[in-house]
Amino acid sequence: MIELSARPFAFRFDPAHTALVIIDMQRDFVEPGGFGETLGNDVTRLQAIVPAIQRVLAAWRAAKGLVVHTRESHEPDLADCPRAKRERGSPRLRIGDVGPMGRILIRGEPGNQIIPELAPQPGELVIDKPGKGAFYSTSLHHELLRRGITHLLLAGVTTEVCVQTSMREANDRGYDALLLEDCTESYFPGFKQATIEMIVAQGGIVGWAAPSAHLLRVLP
Ligand code: C5J
Repeated sequence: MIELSARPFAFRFDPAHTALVIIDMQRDFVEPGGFGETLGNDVTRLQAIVPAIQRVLAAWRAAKGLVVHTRESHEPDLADCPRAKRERGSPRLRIGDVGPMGRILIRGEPGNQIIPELAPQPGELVIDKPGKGAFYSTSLHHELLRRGITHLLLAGVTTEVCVQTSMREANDRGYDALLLEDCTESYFPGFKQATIEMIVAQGGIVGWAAPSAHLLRVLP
């Protein structure tokens, strides 16, 4: 067992039963011309966390831990995209429309790939998810259960949308989950901070949070 200094109290985990889950670090959210930007966001904020995630990913791979990457994505015929999601608001381009990186948020399109700096390696899990949460309508719970995973380390974007939703879903399914604070970002700085506080409040009602330096310090 490894003990990591975290809020609201120490996070104890066995790397053999822990997965690093990197949420939606795909071009559609991080690069100009993707889904994030069509919604009116400044995507440069999200690019700033890439080096921190790279450091954690390298250390976690060296420790032989399980890595999971998720991609928010839809089938080309949009059969898994609810009308309410596609028609919400007035973005410049909607899900399925053609943008500079191909069709927005569609599986297989260039914009839907994980950014090259964090590209999945053979043996790592890549989960395509049609919703905000990584467990909704995916095989993630099954894949984690069959590998004996009980603890999760979370990173990725955006903190208050897909990361928080995934962490709450994980909590309801019985996982102990920790959010790596400098490995997650929001288009709205206040939302990131508020999310972290919500997670650790009330004795860790959703889970734990810690800077990635605390993890790097204790990894074998
Ligand atoms: C959003 C996500 N923001 N990955 N997706 O729609 O957070």
